[in-house]
Formats: sequence, structure tokens, C-alpha cells
Amino acid sequence: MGFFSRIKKLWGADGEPQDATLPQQTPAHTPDIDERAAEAAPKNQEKIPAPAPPESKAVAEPRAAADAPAEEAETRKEGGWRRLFGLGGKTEETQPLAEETPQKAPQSPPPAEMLFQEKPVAKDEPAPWQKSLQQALGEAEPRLSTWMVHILDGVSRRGDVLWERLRFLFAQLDVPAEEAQDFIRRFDKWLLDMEYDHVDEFRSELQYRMALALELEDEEDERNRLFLKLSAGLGKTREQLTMRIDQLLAMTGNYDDAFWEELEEILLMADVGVNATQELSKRLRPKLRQAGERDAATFKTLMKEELASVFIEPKTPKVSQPPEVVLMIGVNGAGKTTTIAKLAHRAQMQGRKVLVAAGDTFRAAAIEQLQVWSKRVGAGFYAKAHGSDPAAVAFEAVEYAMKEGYDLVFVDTAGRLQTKHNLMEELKKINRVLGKKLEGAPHRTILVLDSTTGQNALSQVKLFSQASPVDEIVLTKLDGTAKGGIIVAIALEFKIPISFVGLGEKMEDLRPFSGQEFASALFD
Ligand SMILES: Nc1nc2c(ncn2[C@@H]2O[C@H](COP(=O)(O)OP(=O)(O)OP(=O)(O)O)[C@@H](O)[C@H]2O)c(=O)[nH]1
Ligand SMILES: [Mg+2]
Repeated sequence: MGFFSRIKKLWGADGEPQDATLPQQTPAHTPDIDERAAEAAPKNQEKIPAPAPPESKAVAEPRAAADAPAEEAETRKEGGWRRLFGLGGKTEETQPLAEETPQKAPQSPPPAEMLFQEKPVAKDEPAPWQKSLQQALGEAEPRLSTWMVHILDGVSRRGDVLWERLRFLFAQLDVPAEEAQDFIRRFDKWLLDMEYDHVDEFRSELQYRMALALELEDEEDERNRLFLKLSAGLGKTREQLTMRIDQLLAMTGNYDDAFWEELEEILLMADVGVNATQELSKRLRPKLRQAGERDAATFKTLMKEELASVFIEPKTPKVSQPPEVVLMIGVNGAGKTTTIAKLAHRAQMQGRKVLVAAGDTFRAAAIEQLQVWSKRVGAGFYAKAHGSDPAAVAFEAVEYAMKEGYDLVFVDTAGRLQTKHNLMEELKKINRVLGKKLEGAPHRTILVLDSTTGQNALSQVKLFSQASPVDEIVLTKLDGTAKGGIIVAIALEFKIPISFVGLGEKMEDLRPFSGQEFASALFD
């Protein structure tokens, strides 16, 4: 892509700062995120998403790439923002000084207020607002959310004031001007398309975009944001499950038959499902016996561990020849089309060139709906007439994607046909035809399930798996359902990874799923 290419190179695995001074370092990437759905395949660094400008290798190179000592790899333990601004890493703070003086620079970090003074934006005297923003950012904790507060200070609407402040921030980060401009242009277009004007409507989207573009999504800061969202989304499930377990634990000091009966009842009510409930209680009993303790805290810790352990990680698909093809399947209304939009948005923000193919040729408005979304997220769009053969759409879309150098293709499909049998046959045919066009395609089949449907989701997994082996599941509408326990049932019964959960209708409301966080959101 081009967004923040220089900054990205400062970042390494595990959210730790990449040592910009070591030329042998590979480009930044975050394995945890890379294994997730839309961004799972290795990024094709050569491909450039239209209309983003070509990535300039020259400007993307860290400034003093060649002349830093190797022992500075040691400095990578510091937080990313600190590293970016020279607070933690030795390299960044020493470079400006090294230009002025040949002696070895001091090892101690400079005072916070110095941070921005090291990198003046322009030769001219900064404007008063720039000075105060500089100072505020310099003194702020190096966290994206804290920075957002300062960037958006005094900004009430979309417009020049905001763009100036963003441009200023990017200049401070040494982001090439054309990349910063491209980020702003895309974001402005998005706000217009979405009809967002007030900062309250887009603050969160802006932070999400910056986290993706800077590969900061795995930073503690962003993880906390995800956790809070997940926690809020699971509010009703928590009421149904955890609060009732709390009451049960308060009432009994014994793990007798009555306790287990009641616990199973609670799990069933939260849609954990019969088989998964029995499996969970089978696993918990010996562990509780072994623990010996009978207090509620021990029970909850063990329960949390058991819950977290039922989930498996999504695999990274092998894509020998691009594009990676993702087939989205699921019943009508589950959220396939909007999930494609959300995944395409993520992938675009991460620098991949995305095409969406309108394989739902059955429902009258489906093609237009996908087209609107593709425009909003800036992805390519491929469709044929209403009523055409969906397998032909998929085949031609991949052909087009290969010719045009797309990295990733999402094939939307119908959720309902005249009969269930027809739908399954159609999906099988799409699957076959995709494989004929491109070896290994579809590289991933994602089944989208609406979590409010509860136990019915289990029969959907069985049914759809027969048409196309399901690699991943995305569970939508987890916000506002008391049936969140269905996640556990799916994971335990089918051993299929859950890659993302939908926590609302906005783009940023589709989040990578973590079993650990799910268990904590319910029981902490
Ligand atoms: N609250 C909430 N709504 C969601 C979520 N995901 C999708 N939706 C909404 O669910 C509705 C149906 O979504 P679609 O993407 O059109 O579903 P679909 O599977 O493509 O449906 P068909 O095209 O009829 O097969 C839309 O109004 C979405 O905004 C979610 O995670 N939370
Ligand atoms: Mg649809």
C-alpha cells in the first residue's frame, strides 16, 4: 500500500518496535493478526491497491538504516510510540544528535517535552496550535487512544481543522506527505459516503484506521478497546450465564449433584448446547476435585480456563498463486455481505488490493448492496446481471482479479434459494468452479452465523459443511444477544476456528476473536 510505510518498518513482531537501524530486518508484521481471516495470507508487497499511490521504497526506508550499531536490537523491548519518538530506543534519540556531533549520544532518554522539538515540521516557526499540540503530544502517554484525545482536542467536525492536525501529526512521525494525504483523502471520502460529520460519529473509526495502518492493533491499547467492546457486547450473555453462576456459587458450598444439575441448566439457558455443556462439566469436575478449594474464585478461574481452551486458532491458508479467494456462505440475513465489507475494509487498510464478487444473483437488491459497500470501502467490484449463474460470476471474478493483480477476492453468495437443496448444490458448484480456475481456491470458506439464532446455528454448521468444507466461522450480532454461549457449542462440537465476531454494524465492530478474551469478558 503506501500508508505509513516508513512507520510500519519501525515495527516488528509482537507489537514490539522494529529496529529501524537494522537493514536485515524483515518488514513489520504481527503474527497474531496475520493469522486472522482477511489478512491471513502473506502480504504481496509488490501489489499496489488503486487508487493508493505506489509505495516508494526510497521514502519507506528508515532514515539512518545503515549506520546504526547492531547491539541496538536490545532496545526493542520498549513501547512502540516511545520508540517512534526516541523515548525508549537508543537509536531514534541518538540520530539527530549524531548528525550534529560525532560523539556517542547519551543513553538516557530525553525529557518528554523534548520529543517533538527534535523533529520540527517546517523551517517556519510553528503556529501556536502546533506548538501546543506538540507539547501535549510530547507530554502524553505514548498510546494511540491518548494521542487521539490530543489530536481531536478542539475538533468538533470533519474538515480542515482536523486535516491540518492529522497532517501535522503525520509530519511529526515522518510519514511521507503523499501517504498522509492519501490517508486523509480516503478517510474524508469515507466520512462523506457514510454521512458522518460530527467527531463523535467518527472518532472510533479514525482510531481503528490508524491502528490498522500503523499495525498497532495488537498494542495493549487497542486490545483494551476490543476487550471493552467484547465485554459490552457480551453483557446480556454475562447476565444469563455469569450472574446466575455467581448466585449458584453463593448459595452452595458443595459441588454435589444438585449443583451440577443447576450449572448445566444455566449453561443450556445461555445456549452452550447439550453436548458442549456435558463436555464442559465432564472436564471441570476432576479439576475442581483436584483443586480442593471450594470458593467461587477457584471455580471461576477453572471455568475460565476450560472455556478459553476450547477454541482453536484459524490457520493461515496456503496461497501458491494470488489472489487468495474467500468464499462467504451462510443463511440469509446472517451478515455475509456486511461481513465481506468489514473484512474488505480491514484488508484494504492493511494494504491489500481487494475485489468483491457479487455471487448472490438471486435476491433482487443483493448486487447493488454489495456494490454500495465496495464503493464505501474502496474495494474493486465484480458482478454480472441479476439471475446469472453465481458460479460463472465467481469464475470470472477470479479471472479478472488475476489479470488486474488483486491480492484478495471475496465471493458473496446467496443465503436463500427456492430450496435448501438448490442452495447447497449451487455452493458446491461455486466451490468446484473456483478450484478449476485457480488451484487451491477457495482458499478459505467462511461460514457466517448469526449468534441470535442460538442452537439453530449448529444445524447450519452441519448443513453448510456438506456443501463446502468450512475453514472458519464468523459469528455476527454478538452485541445484544443472551445466546453468546453458542460460540462454545460451535467450538467444542465442530472444532472449527472462530476467526472474527461481529459486535455491531460499524466497520470497526468486526473484531478478531480470542478465546482468552471471551472467557475473561464473561468471568472477570
Ligand atoms: N447488530 C449487528 N448487526 C449486524 C452484524 N452483522 C450484520 N448485521 C446486520 O444484519 C443485517 C443483515 O446483514 P447482511 O450482511 O445483509 O446479511 P446477508 O447474510 O448478506 O443476508 P442475505 O444477503 O439476505 O443472504 C444487516 O442489517 C447488517 O447491518 C453485527 O455484528 N451486529
Ligand atoms: Mg447478502
